[in-house]
Amino acid sequence: MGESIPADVSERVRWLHRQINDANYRYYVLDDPAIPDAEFDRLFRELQSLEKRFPSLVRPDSPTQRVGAEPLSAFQESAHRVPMLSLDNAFSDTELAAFEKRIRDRIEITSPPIFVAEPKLDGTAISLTYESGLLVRGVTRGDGSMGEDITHNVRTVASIPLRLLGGGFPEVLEVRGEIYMPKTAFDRLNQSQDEKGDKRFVNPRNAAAGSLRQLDPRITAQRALEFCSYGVGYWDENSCPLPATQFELLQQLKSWGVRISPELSRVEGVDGCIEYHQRLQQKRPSLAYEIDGVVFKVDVLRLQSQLGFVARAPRWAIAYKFPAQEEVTRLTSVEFQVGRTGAVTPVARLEPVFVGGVTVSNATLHNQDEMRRLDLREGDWVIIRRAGDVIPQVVKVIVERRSGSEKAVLFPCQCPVCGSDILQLEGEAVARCSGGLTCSAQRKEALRHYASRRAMNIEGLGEKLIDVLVDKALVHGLPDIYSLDRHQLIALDRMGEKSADNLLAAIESSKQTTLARFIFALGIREVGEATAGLLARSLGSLNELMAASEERLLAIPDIGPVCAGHLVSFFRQTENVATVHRLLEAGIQWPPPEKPANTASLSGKTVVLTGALAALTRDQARQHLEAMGAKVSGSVSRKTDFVVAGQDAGSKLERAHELGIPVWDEAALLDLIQGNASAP
Ligand code: 9MJ
Repeated sequence: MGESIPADVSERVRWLHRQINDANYRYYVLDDPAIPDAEFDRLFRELQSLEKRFPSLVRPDSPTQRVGAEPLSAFQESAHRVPMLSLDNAFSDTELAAFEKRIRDRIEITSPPIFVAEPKLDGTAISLTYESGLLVRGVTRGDGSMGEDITHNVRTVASIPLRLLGGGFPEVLEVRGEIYMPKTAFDRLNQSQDEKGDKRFVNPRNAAAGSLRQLDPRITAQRALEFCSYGVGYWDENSCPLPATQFELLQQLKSWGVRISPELSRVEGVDGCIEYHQRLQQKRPSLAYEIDGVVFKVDVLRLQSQLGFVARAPRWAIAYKFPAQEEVTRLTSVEFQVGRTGAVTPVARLEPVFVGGVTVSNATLHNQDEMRRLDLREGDWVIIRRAGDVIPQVVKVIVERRSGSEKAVLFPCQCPVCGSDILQLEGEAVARCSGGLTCSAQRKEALRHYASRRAMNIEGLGEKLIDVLVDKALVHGLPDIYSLDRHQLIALDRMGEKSADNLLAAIESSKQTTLARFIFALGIREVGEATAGLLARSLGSLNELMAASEERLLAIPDIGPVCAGHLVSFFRQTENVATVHRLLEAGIQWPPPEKPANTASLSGKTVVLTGALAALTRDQARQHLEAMGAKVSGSVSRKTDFVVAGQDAGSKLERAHELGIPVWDEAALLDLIQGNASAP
């Protein structure tokens, strides 16, 4: 028995539906978000809590009911009222011109036809049936006549309206479009697959299809799929007249809350089509989703009916494809590269092939799991994929093309460079060479990192020169850079006197640096530029850092246990400490103003920041205060010790005055941070 429902609660629930649906419409369809994410979440949670208290108010089209269903045991077949067609392809301007000519001949027009142009999305085609505006079914294309009913999964896609907006729509309407996975969601998914030790998805199309084939909608809901409509199937003309053109039809869908392509355009004749194709090809890398071409459709619906179909494809539409992003080539060998942290990455060496606009002769194989998945042999014919500016990948082996002479590829147990054991820690996808800095590959990478622009910035000490210096045993570890002499350098191939002098001058001037750069340059795992800066500011000196315990490091805001662990273990190794000392002896130094921060000075104090600061961001101020031991709180209460007020401080400042809490200005805070004032 639920509680009886007050009228204002029903009204509030209806209002929340409208607000949430409207926010979704503005976000997905108009690409013009109306409210911040936090506000959306608040509305959503309020609706969830009201529905929990009054379950009879839960409607099937409530925004909370996207992931409602329990997992299915199997998919049901479902028939399309109007068949779902495929598209004919064109691969050149000539083929496109032939398409246009066929149209002109058939409908006997003399002026160039108008086409609707849009990107060809690379996902899964879907038909959504709306009855009286309510989403009742989502079905895959299948064989065009029958598909699989995946309504439970389709409902989880946030850009698909569960109820059409407004009114005046056909009683029964089949909306056709593509469900796809944006590039960032795809990358995130593969990262998470790596972390879990699960198989990577080959491309966003497979990832979208795989996500929709889940029997459990909770999995689909996590996959960040999107939907875009490009047409309709059945449209009940008794209840709503069909518009005259494809363009108007799509605008009509948009007005009902259905997302259509923001790239949609009307173009005239072959010339207009070619121009659009070129424009989209240029835009392709910057789009948030993958496309494999553009689609042109005759705009006037009456002409579409006149033109009809051949086999399964309409005569009034064509997909003009972009050059292939997948190609076939041969694997000549697999090499194993060793990175700075010892990570061993298998790399496929390939017979050069032109794909995705460039010639490719290497592809990453990621890690051992990926090699196992592919089951590669030397000499195999493989499918290579290169999309946009991503690193080329091996999609799969064409097993049918094997002759029997292919050779198995084994992941090595010993480092191919130094012979140390390769170890794989439990739960990690990467295997690492255990040789540390005895491994010349790791040393080379460490030197490259040390000399790089954002670290010690030694101009002229690049990858090739480092290879030569290490291979000729002129440089072993980082400090050896500072013992290089002019004679040794001039004796090297392609090193003139001038370059040698320039390099020596660059090495000399790199000695004047900052503590943050030096910490970053050491190449400690998980210590990037930002972390190095944070450590330098919070600890103030190298000695403090080298002596810091894990607890001490964890007390610094934004330093987590993994990073703290790597830091402590780095400075526990005597050879690393010796390296640091030799570098300092070579004359590396930084200016002293990084005064030791007085971490004890604000310990136990609660501070509130309000208003805009001029010299610091709010985040920097917070980090400084926390590094001094303070707790930074968001609201003023009797427990607050003092408030730091910048420009235009509002209610928090008033509250501090009310409660008689000390208020500081920014200058006072800066004095404290810089050690010019003592803590209160
Ligand atoms: C895609 N995949 O983006 C069609 N498509 O039209 C577009 N597919 C299509 N149109 C009729 N934009 C059959 C398929």
